[in-house]
Amino acid sequence: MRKATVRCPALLKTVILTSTMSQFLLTLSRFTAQKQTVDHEAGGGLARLLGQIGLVGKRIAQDLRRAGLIDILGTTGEVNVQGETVKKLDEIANETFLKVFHQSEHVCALASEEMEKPVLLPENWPQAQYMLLFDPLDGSSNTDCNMPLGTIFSVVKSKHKDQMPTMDDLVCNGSEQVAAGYLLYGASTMLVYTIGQGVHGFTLDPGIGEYLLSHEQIRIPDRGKIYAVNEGNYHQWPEGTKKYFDYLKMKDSATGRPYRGRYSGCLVADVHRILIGGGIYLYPGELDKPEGKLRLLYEANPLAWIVEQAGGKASTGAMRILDVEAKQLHQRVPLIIGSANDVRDAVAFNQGRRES
Ligand code: AFP
Repeated sequence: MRKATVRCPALLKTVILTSTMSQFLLTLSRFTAQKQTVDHEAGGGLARLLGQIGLVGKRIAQDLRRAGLIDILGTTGEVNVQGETVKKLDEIANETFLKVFHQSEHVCALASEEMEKPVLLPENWPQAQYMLLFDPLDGSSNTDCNMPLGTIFSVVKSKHKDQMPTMDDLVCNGSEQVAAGYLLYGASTMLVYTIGQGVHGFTLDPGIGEYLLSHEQIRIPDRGKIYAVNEGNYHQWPEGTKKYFDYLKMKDSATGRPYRGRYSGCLVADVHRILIGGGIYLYPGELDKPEGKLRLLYEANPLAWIVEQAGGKASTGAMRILDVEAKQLHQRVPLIIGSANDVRDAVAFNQGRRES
């Protein structure tokens, strides 16, 4: 930032403050429009699609803020395709996506954790050339206790310009994403995204209803001091994962151990903490569930791209997440994600190349 040369210290201070403050009034729409080079052929459709995701986030944040006050807590009594009890807020968050994107001129197909099959939107085609996959409300077990929650999204381009996509077309590899990100509903609401040009974070100013740039070009530290994992599953883990955990908890000041445990029950919140301060999140495969719990297409892939774009790594323990071949819409995958050196260590233990 160039500082104007002025003789009057008070004026200099004002000039610096004004120019510094101006960067924080950069809205999501202005920033994405400036940064759009990836979808030049779609005339900025990706920028407007991200703005529509921001609208979904505002609506969900509003519902969560009032969750304790109106009767939308508890469950609907139904069970979703994952075999998990559907919370009312899961359903409401999913419906918010459907309402916003039914009229979108950018999206021709939707796939959600909460819907067994994708929804095709022929009325938006052929102008709409993007397909949107999402977990509308991540961390649902946190809804009734006012803990952080998130939304995760992944955007891929329709494979054929001259025909509507089929449901199978949504089953894409992580390397095919053209945009990915998440919304974090915490003390503030944040939208964090990448289109392959770095990772940028925006904080919602509820007073003006705008997402303002607050974290430009996020870079994850090469190593952290935090692990996020459900240690209750320790005895279900593969031996290599157990050894890695025993290593992390051993005292060794030279390598900053023991690490501190921080686990919120919301993947988005834990990964966001790690993206900003470094560390590692794991949801490993287990003896009776080697594929783990998390879903590839709308949880692991988008977060893996975000973390890699910020300088980190994301692995199944055997291979890079973004190289995993997508075979089914709700396919699960083990996830080890975070600082590059921490993930590298975890994978080495996982593959038996390290014992301590
Ligand atoms: P829910 O949305 O069912 O609460 O699952 C949240 C989640 O997918 C992810 O956000 C958490 O990190 C992880 O599962 C928590 O799973 P455990 O409760 O098995 O630790």
